[in-house]
Amino acid sequence: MKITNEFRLRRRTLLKGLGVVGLATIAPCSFAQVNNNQPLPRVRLKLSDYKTFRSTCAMECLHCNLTAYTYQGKLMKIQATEGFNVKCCLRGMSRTKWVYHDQRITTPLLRVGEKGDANFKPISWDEALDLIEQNIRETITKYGNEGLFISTHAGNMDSIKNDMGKAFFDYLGGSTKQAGSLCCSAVTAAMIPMVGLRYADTRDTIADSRYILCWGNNPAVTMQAYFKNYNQARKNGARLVVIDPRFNETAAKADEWIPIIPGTDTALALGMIKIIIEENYIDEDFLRAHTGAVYLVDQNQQQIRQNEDDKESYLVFDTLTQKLVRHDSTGVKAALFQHELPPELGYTTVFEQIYRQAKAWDVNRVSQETDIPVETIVRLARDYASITPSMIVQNMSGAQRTEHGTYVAASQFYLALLTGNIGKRGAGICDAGGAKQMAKFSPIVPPAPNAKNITPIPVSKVGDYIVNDKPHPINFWWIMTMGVMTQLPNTNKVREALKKVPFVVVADNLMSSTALYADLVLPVTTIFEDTSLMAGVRSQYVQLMEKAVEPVGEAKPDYWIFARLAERFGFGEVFNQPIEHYIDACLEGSGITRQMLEKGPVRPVEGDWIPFKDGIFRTPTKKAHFFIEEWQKKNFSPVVAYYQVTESIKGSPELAQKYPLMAVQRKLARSIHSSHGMNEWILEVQRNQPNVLIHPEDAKQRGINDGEWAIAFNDRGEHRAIAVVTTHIKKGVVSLDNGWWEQQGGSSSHVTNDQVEHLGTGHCCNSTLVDVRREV
Ligand SMILES: Nc1nc2c(c(=O)[nH]1)N[C@H]1C(S)=C(S)[C@@H](COP(=O)(O)OP(=O)(O)OC[C@H]3O[C@@H](n4cnc5c(=O)[nH]c(N)nc54)[C@H](O)[C@@H]3O)O[C@H]1N2
Ligand SMILES: Nc1nc2c(c(=O)[nH]1)N[C@H]1C(S)=C(S)[C@@H](COP(=O)(O)OP(=O)(O)OC[C@H]3O[C@@H](n4cnc5c(=O)[nH]c(N)nc54)[C@H](O)[C@@H]3O)O[C@H]1N2
Ligand SMILES: [Mo]
Repeated sequence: MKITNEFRLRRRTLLKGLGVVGLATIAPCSFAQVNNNQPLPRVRLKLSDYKTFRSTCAMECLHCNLTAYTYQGKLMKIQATEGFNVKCCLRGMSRTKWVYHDQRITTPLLRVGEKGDANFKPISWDEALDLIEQNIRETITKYGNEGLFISTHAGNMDSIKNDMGKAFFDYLGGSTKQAGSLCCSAVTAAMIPMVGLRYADTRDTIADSRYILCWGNNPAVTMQAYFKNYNQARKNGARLVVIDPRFNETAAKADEWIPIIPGTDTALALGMIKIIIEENYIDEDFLRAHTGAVYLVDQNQQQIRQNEDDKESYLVFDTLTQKLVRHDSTGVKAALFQHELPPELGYTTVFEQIYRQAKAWDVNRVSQETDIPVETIVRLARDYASITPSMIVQNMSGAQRTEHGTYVAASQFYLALLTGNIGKRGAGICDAGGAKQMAKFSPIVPPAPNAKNITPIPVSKVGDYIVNDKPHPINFWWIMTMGVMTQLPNTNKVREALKKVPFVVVADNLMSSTALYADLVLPVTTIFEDTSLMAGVRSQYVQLMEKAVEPVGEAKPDYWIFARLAERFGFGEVFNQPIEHYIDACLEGSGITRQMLEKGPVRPVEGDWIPFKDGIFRTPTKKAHFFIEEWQKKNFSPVVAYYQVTESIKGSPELAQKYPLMAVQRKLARSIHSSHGMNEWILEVQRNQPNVLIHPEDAKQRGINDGEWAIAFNDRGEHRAIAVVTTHIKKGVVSLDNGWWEQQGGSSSHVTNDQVEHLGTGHCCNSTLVDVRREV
């Protein structure tokens, strides 16, 4: 059998260039080079010569199970695990190159030059830990715990590392944290109050759907491992429709592409709701029995309770007895429509509130706002409501990384609930989800007894807040599992913040764009170099991550670092137990044991996963809610309403004169955000340069030709990319690539909007205005 991919995927000299040359110029060997100059043994091996271990791709992807093949203590190749429900992709199989990357950090590194110059000197772990301890103590003395800031994100979503980091800072007495997420806070802010839980993934019954609406997302690339379910649905006769300003890879496999102006999705949803209500496609029985559409609202826009002390005692009007009763009374038929209510009550229903918002969205107005033809909107509404079971794919979409993203996500739930398209095979709203919803897991360490409640920083505003000492000065910044220089919006502000904070620690495996700006870089292990557990929300399986090889150089797992630090701060025993202790702690209550996982991944439940199939939602009332008081408290509409995005052509006409193109982001098959972005196998067979997709008319106006370098720019910064002149992007919109490293020319975040998404404290990277010029 052939040994490794090395033999098949030889580097082509042509492609050798960009990544490696770029790095060499920015980082002139000032950090330790990995010992992988020694080639892997090139002998013909039999399968039985290898040892095998199992792990999982732990960054924010689908956590495919991987089998690692080792020989003489070296990782030789990675393959999709036989019998696992999904197959890993090129990224998973290329992880060998991540472990033995020439930009692998092998020792702690202390900055000696200017920040960003990548001039570091190797130091020992003891020296590194001394420095960290000293800086933490100084910060607490001078600035209080507020001066400590920890950033974590999605670089490793195992059940241990991020939780351990946050807990460590809590045990110190607390620290400033990030509020919201760059990813999908808007979905969370819609789902928690509406249906009582986040993550309600419908992937198991996609193939049973008859009508699938991929709304602002691109599962052919971003949920690649189970895109087979969509293909199966189409084979079974389903219609697949994609709503996206870009003709994305899913659109290429779909029956219909509906281009839309970014940020206008809620107007479209409201227009569809109007048609669905007026043409009587609603599922009245479902609404009366399972939702808060029947709750009463008074003239002051307040929901009515039977008892003000009991927040869950909503009042409804029973049409059978003509009496006001509690929402949970049995044997009633709650009024849904205004005409079912006696006028003298002076109340209306939540359903009527929804209709009032929708009524304003006459199809012609929707068409003007979204630039979707009238006939398409009408057909879309009728098809979604009548070709059932129908499913909306939400999947932490690009459409919700917009200024009013919570309403985008919520409007999709409105459509499903109004038509009763939820809780059934082939229906629902496809969100991320997985094992964590299927069983109960426990915290890995007890909650800190003394953590101070400290005002957090909205994640999109990290750069701006730190630069302006908001809400308080930050003196010490710990960054792990996060690429702040590529993934946070407004990169130039983030760079300024990194330069301003006196002591920045970056724990990473590779000399990432962020690590370049650290004062202290800590080498951490990759997934094959330590033991861990994945009980997460991207795969339905709980998976043991086995240590397959010794760490490269002096790399350590993040939790090892926190254990050593905890010992210095007097709470060592909480953090310095063997890793098995924390794995067992997490599994407690799940019914799954480490011994079971040693035999292979375990799915906590049997059969297809169908969220809300019992008709019971996870809100305190067990009903799905449409009227959300949390939104009202923030001075936004309590029922879904359409708000114009501020950074848009209509929202900021003056700015739009200067920057007349709307920029949207796209995720690429070549990487998960910045992770894998420098993997040479992937650079070779996928893409090695960023693209900007631009419509032929927009390109012509600017003298931009296909294949030439162009620059997308606005007041925040510039992003350089090769122009792809194509009708696969809506006129007036450009699409930028997510995840390119500084060393590769820089991320599209240089131009993205750092506005905070209003209701979920989310990320508005897709509400961005730019112009594009030809590079001269
Ligand atoms: N290969 C790969 N897979 C990934 C990731 C990755 O980086 N690479 N990341 C993972 C993560 S963390 C996430 S959150 C998911 C995200 O998964 P997706 O949401 O599918 O990914 P995106 O590429 O961000 O956005 C999808 C589409 O949204 C469109 N879009 C942007 N703005 C709007 C808008 O206002 N309205 C509409 N209708 N469409 C809009 C974009 O044109 C784009 O085609 O993918 C996950 N899977
Ligand atoms: N411009 C733009 N920005 C975006 C998006 C976009 O589409 N466009 N998408 C947004 C979305 S949806 C998301 S989810 C975020 C993702 O943003 P991030 O979570 O920041 O994603 P990555 O770029 O993958 O960065 C993860 C880092 O963690 C490191 N890492 C991996 N394993 C470990 C480990 O075990 N320990 C430590 N300490 N580090 C580790 C990786 O090497 C990498 O440097 O980006 C958001 N930002
Ligand atoms: Mo994400």
